[in-house]
Amino acid sequence: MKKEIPRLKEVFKDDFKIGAAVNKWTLHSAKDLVTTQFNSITAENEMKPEMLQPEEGEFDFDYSDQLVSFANEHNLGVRGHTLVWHNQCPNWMFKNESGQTVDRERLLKRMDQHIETVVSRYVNQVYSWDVVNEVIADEEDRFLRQSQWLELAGEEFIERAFHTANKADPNATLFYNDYNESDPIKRDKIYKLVKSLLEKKVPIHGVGMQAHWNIHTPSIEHIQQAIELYASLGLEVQITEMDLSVFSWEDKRTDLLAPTKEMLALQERRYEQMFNLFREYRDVISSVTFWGGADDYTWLSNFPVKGRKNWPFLFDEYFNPKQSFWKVVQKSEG
Ligand code: HAH
Repeated sequence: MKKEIPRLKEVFKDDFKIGAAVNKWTLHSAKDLVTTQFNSITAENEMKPEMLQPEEGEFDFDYSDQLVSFANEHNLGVRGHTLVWHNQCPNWMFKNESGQTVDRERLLKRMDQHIETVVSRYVNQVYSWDVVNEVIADEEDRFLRQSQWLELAGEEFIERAFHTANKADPNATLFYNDYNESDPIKRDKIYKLVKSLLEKKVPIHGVGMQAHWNIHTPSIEHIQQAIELYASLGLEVQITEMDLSVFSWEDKRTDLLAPTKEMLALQERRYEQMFNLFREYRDVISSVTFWGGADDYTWLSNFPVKGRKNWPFLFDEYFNPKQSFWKVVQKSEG
């Protein structure tokens, strides 16, 4: 018989929710891990617009319903991801019957209809929604990302999305979510966007820090400064898609069959430091979600290098706790 190990959801029960992203396969393959260790789930892909509304007006809720029933059955919260995004959005959204780009009013109406339909289906079953994902530009000299949303609807689509989501579920907390959220330049742009929304009385309640980090960067200082800055607006912070790649961004090597000892040692230290930091900010951080559960499956095995295995989590390929897990659960008393 397998020895019982501590449960993340118990260890952090007074601090924040602990979540895992699941998909239609891992919901089954990682069932035991997810239901014992976590108290929140997010759909990796199953709630994205192209999955939920592949054709105009034709919604497909099969997998997202399964996920939400699973959550209800096992007493897990659900983080909704995501309502408005430039990626994984069906192409019809931006086109009219003759294949030309749609006008502003029509696009905004389609956006509203999508948000209303999806959010009201899961009203009171999703505790937080990523309403708008990744609209800040990575280029230093641009503020908002160039996208069909921005080009066709103008920047008001952002505030309108939050109003529409809030109307559909006034109890869900609504998030702006992005990556490279700890980089000082991008961080300041996210801050500027969110601050301007708050000044316009837009119902936004938090910033989602995706936390696709690695064993070298970003620094703990930069992460801390970002949390501080977002929280200074009176907002909640959620860590929404955490993974710690064993490769730096520049490292495109493909020959490793297992992580090296050095990689694992760095990963342990970083996980320990990060969870110490999260615990320090437990008053503002309401949930910490990993973008997966165990090292058997991660989107990083196809990003940024296709087909290169990665090992970013607290549990190994066989669902056993890694040394990083023990570092995270062995928190010092008091
Ligand atoms: C995230 N983007 C998305 O929010 C999530 O929905 C997806 O499953 C994985 C990662 C991160 C990202 C990206 O898609 C492209 C470039 C950089 C970062």
